[in-house]
This record gives sequence, C-alpha cells and structure tokens, in this order.
Amino acid sequence: MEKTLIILKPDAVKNKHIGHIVSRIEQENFTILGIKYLWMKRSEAKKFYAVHKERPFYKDLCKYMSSGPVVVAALKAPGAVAKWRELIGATDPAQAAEGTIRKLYAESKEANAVHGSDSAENAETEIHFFFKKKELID
Ligand code: 3AN
Repeated sequence: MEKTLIILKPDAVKNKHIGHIVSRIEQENFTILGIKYLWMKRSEAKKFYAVHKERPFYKDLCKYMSSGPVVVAALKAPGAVAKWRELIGATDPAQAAEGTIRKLYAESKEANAVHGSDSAENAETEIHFFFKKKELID
C-alpha cells in the first residue's frame, strides 16, 4: 500500500468540481485517510512548493494556490502515487488524455484542477505538511 497527497486547487473549488473529483476518488478505490477544506496563506504555498522555487512560474503559482480555498486529502491505494497521476493526466490540460481529471476540469497549465505527489517519499512530507498524525485514519 502507498500514500499520496492530493489537492483540489482553487479553480476546481471555484468551478464546483469538488463533488465530481471526490466521487472519482471513490470510484477508483482510493481509501481516504484524511480530507480538509482550507485556504493557504501565501507563505504556506511558498513553503509547500519550495521544490519549484527556481522555476519561472513559482511566484505566480504560489499567488494562485493562495488565491482561494482548496481541498487537501491523503489517499491510500496500491501504487497510489502513479495511480493518481495517471488519473489526473498531464500538467497541461491541453495535453491530458481523454477522461482524465485535468482534461475534464482544468482551466490551464497553472489552474490545472489538482495536485498529486510525485513520489512516495514526497507524499509522506506533503501529507505531514497538512495533517497531524491523529487526523489520519488508517
Ligand atoms: P504536476 O503538478 O503535473 O506534477 P509540476 O510538478 O511540474 O506538475 O508543477 C507543479 C505545478 O506548477 C503544476 N501543477 C502547475 O500548477 C504549475 N505549473 C507547472 N508548469 C507550469 C507552467 N509552465 N506554467 C504555469 N504553471 C505551471
């Protein structure tokens, strides 16, 4: 079993896709270990995306991720990291495969509906960024 951290980004919340995406999480047999609705401060977004701080889009990304409420969740499934990334599709929704979450719901490369951890190791760090141990039900 593997864990991953996902975020339903401000565009997904604003466009009322929480229900669609959570429904997809259940259909695809992920176990929800924890789920929260929150609004990140700019400083929190900067800390969360620190791995991207040298990328040209870092500042705008942090501004965007703190522009409205998000839903964060810790999920569990066999191969959860790859399974979620396959389900969400490419970073750019224009490149995302038919039926993927980003193809269905994303607005742009930045406002691309969802985040997913890129490795099991980063998933642990990201899960603990948002959740205390007692907030995770395993
Ligand atoms: P992914 O989320 O598909 O793993 P990353 O890790 O390369 O993509 O990028 C992290 C986030 O940064 C993306 N989810 C997206 O919101 C934003 N991003 C990535 N590339 C660009 C870009 N070229 N322009 C604007 N935002 C971008």
